[in-house]
Amino acid sequence: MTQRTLVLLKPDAVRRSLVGEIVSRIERKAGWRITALEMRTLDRATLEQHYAEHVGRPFYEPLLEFMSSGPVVAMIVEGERVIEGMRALAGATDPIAAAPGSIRGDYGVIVRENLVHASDSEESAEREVKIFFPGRA
Ligand code: RTP
Ligand code: MG
Repeated sequence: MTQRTLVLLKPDAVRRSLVGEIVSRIERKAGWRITALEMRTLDRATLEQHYAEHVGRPFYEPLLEFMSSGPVVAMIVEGERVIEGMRALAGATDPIAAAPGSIRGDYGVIVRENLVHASDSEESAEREVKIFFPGRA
């Protein structure tokens, strides 16, 4: 089943010079392709749209603050079961719980600064691709 997903390399990944490492892990996966890639600093309106499901949670404001603290790398990744696969490659939200070998398991330190975002379902992927790459909707 060919799918597409929206991946963000968060500001901590850019600050820590882990972009190449993470991009290469994605490219190493046979059958997946990066079909869009852009570095940009996110404004509040974009983040409010992206994280709408988390409004009101205690971590919401610190999350938006962190996500706008520096540039991110936004990507569309396409390929076989890439939604489930990218979530597995990212690892659990909490880096301490994330499996060794996953991006968060290997490089993550705290739950908020967990390096990478990947869409969690086909519906989320389509919604998020529209936010970050409206031309690709
Ligand atoms: P993401 O959306 O970034 O791919 O991560 P996720 O699905 O694994 O986690 P989610 O529950 O959607 O949370 C979104 C992001 O919010 C930050 N967070 N902080 N307790 C906390 O301080 C907390 N919980 C979540 C993380 O950056 C998480 O990735
Ligand atoms: Mg999420």
